[in-house]
Amino acid sequence: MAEHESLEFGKADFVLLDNVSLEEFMANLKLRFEKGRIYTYIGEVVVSVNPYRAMNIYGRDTIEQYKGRELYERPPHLFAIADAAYKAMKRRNKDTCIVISGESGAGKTEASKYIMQYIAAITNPGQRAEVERVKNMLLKSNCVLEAFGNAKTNRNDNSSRFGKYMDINFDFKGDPIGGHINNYLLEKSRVIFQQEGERSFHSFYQVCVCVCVSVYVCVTRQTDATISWYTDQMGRGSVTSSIDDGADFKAVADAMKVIGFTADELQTVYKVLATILHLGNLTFGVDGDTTLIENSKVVAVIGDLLATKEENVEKALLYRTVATGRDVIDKQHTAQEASYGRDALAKAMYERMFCWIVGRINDVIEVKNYDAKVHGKNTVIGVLDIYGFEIFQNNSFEQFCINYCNEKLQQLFIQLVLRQEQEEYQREGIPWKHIDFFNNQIIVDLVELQHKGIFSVLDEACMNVGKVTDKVFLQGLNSKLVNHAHYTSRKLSPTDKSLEFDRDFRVRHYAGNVVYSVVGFIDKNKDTLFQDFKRLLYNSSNPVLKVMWPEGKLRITEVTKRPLTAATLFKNSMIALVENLACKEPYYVRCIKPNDVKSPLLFEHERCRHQVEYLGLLENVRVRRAGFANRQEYPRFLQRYKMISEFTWPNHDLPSEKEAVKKLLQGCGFEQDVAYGKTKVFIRTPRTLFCLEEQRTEMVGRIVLFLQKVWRGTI
Ligand code: AOV
Ligand code: MG
Repeated sequence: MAEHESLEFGKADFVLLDNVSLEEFMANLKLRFEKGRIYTYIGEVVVSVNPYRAMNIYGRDTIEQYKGRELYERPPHLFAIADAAYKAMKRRNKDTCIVISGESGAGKTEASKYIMQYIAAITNPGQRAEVERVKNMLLKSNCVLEAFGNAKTNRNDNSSRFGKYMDINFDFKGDPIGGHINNYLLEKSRVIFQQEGERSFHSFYQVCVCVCVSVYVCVTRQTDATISWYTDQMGRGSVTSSIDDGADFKAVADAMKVIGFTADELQTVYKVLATILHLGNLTFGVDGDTTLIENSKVVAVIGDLLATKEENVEKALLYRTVATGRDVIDKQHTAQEASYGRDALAKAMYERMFCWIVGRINDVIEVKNYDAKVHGKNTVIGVLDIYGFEIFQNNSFEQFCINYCNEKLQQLFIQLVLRQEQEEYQREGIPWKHIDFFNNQIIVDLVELQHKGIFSVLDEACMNVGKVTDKVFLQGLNSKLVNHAHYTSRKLSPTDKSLEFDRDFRVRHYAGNVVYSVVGFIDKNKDTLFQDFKRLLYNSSNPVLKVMWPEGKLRITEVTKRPLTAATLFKNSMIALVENLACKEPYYVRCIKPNDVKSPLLFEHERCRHQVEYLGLLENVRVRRAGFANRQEYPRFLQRYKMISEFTWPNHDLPSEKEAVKKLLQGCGFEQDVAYGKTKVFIRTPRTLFCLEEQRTEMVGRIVLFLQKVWRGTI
């Protein structure tokens, strides 16, 4: 008996549980975790529990065991799902995607990397140089993006602070020929502020420890930004043993070189990081009516790093050019405005550089010289790895966006796995007992609905001219959402002491209650960066830096349009993402975090139960169990399997294709395992499909042999 069929390790597929109850589900999950079996299926969905220890299950030998196999032939594994997505794409010429979800620290990013490694390992048997190059770039890009887009949080030492969706393009042979990365809203506020125990992005610490570039950071003793307010406000005590910044620096630099970043580009990246660290040490004071910079030596260093004049930097920090009618005047900032501008500059420079890095990687990996007319359609597998649902001590605009993103993905899962499945049975007239589940659309609407949603209220507040405060925004929410079951605030629940008056609101998310503080929502949503900074950077004599800031070309009188708010941009990008995923054949990995202390031994029952519930896994099992693993339209099914039955090969004389399929399946003895819908045949267990495939392969072999004999004239 194969290992995954042995009961010692529990049931390899939750569908096989004797009773579908929460208790049995949890018992099986726990048993498997304790036996080191971190993956379990629900049909084609992989449930994964973070092992928090190195597992010896990702090597070359394991890859070989999964290559080309059917899902249920081997123990559950990410590789099997990657192979299934790959096979589906290749066999049916269909775009597929792998959606990895779960809360922060549950193992999404690690899973996405193993999936990519697997796909890289099983493709290009012919060792074509161009394909090898593309594969290498795709793999190397991970390490670069993690350095700039990940950071230590209180939930995860290597937490993704941006959302990532990567398309891998394949040619007609099934080999990778390119790819494209979409990145979603980077949590740039981390550049200037981190909560206690957290760090800024890894890249900052990497440049500080590496001697060869730390000269940019520490120019003289008076301008030493290895100790920068931006990265040290909470002390570096937060560095953990799991991170080696020195080694990572080297790995990232090597990866960037391989990808094709030039020496100038790399130096510019280091200079931008150093500039930001120096900005963190700039302070402003006042002398009478004049705002001034207290440590002007730092300005000189920044001027140097940005390849621009010191006085230009100073002017951009202290003044703002405004157009009044036909006149253009310089208006001096107050010290407070200047500090705001400095922080906005630091955040914007980082975000811009991050997007530029993604863009440069895309330049290198994009599909080139592929003519679909000659080679056939190029198909894709998309891999989605986003920031997971998170609750911190203090939750702000960023957490709100991140948690909304997770709501959207949960909604997609519901649509594709729970709802559409059931609707299809009804449509096809297959007897079906409806299975209930919590539909989180109500929370998605709470956030994104036009006029009534939280984003709309926020945008409206930001549109108001004059001094709009976060408090006014909260009042707007309270009046619009007074009766909403998933929203509350102190004003609406006066006895609830966990909410602060005029500051907090609470959303009942699908994955738990989160209290958000409105402080900073307006600023973060407006996301203003004074034009003067854009011009400053565009006018740098460093061409790499200039490229990052094309809009600095505009003169002050030419800038008229109000830019879209951060919330609107994010909402639009999420809607586009979901549309893109929905038109592909989806495969799911649902990650579970077993405990909050990163322990490989601890299976915290309550924590896990909560995740199983909100992820809707039990409902998933129920739908799956009552349902059918596979369905195909009659003509398509017949086309593929007609050679295995004398009634259908080479042609049938039955009144309809449906009748022909019936006859074929009766003949094979699969009658018990199938149901006939209006347009499709439904097959309950994958094993039946597997048997059909086997018989087909055998028959095709025989037919080919027969034809060869005919051609050779031996028959
Ligand atoms: P996440 O992507 O889901 O969180 P990660 O994939 O970064 O979580 O995993 C967090 C940590 O758990 C990793 O750094 C590893 O130490 C450990 N881990 C996860 N999966 C495995 C595995 N398969 N084998 C061994 N260790 C693992 V976030 O990005 O914070 O939402 O935003
Ligand atoms: Mg991650």
